[in-house]
Amino acid sequence: MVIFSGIQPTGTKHLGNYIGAITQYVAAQERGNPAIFCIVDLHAITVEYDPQQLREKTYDTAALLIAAGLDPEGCILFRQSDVHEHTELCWLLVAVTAVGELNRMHQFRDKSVQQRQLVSAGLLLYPVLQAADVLAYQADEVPVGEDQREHLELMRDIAERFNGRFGPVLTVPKQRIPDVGARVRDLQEPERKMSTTGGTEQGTVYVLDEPAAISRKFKRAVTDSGTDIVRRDDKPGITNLIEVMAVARGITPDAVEAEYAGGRYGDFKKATAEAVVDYLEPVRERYTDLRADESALEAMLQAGAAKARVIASATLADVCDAMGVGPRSS
Ligand code: AQP
Repeated sequence: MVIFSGIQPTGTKHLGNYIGAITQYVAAQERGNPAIFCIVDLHAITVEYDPQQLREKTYDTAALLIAAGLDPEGCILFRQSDVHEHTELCWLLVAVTAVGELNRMHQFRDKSVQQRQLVSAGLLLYPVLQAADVLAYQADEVPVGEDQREHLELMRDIAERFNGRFGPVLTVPKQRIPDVGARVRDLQEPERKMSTTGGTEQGTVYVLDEPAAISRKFKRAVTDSGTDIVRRDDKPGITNLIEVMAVARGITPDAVEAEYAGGRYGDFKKATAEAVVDYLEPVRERYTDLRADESALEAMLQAGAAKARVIASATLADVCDAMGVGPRSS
């Protein structure tokens, strides 16, 4: 099974990215043949960003992924802009994408109102580039968090529409969304997801936060009225903490509820903080060493791109052939 996922080099990755996506990537290495992970720097330029920092953040993200457990020998890890086939395929897929669909995407609607200077066409086309990222590798499965469900459905529609019009060229991928931790919530505003651009600073736990900062953020986490430590729709704050603790300790949310039945919110928040500190500490330690060697990271990304290009160029050739673009292949 081919597994593919992409992650943006935007800011420091938070606990939502880690639980919803990165831990899935690490697990996917066993099942993927190949497992392919892409740091999507071209997606990051669709909103306001600092060009001085984009490369740095790409190295930050590469080091973090390896620190979390990705093995560059056991998977294909590369930078999106190194494989030009992604942007070329994006343009070809635009031919089978409806503007109305792009306009309706929640992420486009949410992010376009956040832009102060310019709502770029890139922001609108973001899901088509995302479709190209995945379809270029004929991926069967895409591990993502809950927030990407809509984009994945659009991607499937694009692939099906392409195949219907030009012939069966593209694999229609399935999303893989974790049962627990698919939508880690902001600790201060638990009705919203933890987010790089839309969250609160105190409600966002970064993977590289110092233990003291993690403890402080959990201590101040907004909880709900009542005293029960149970998952319920009207208790988004406590439900979030239960799920986070379950993932951090590798147990089920039911087991967390049983353990803390009759307990107090304050003690539970403290225990959740301790579980998260233990969970992230080894990643932070490995990260520091890996991030120090930028040339090793660059060499690793280049080696990954060379492997990725072989697969993506074959798909692009098939797509061009089916669409009648360029010379005949044979
Ligand atoms: N809160 C979350 N819970 C679970 N999974 C999440 N993901 C994002 N937020 C949560 C998943 O993380 C992966 C990478 O997302 P990205 O490439 O979009 O990275 P980002 O821009 O740093 O992530 P954010 O926080 O989602 O940024 P905003 O909110 O600014 O767009 C994806 O698989 C995603 O599902």
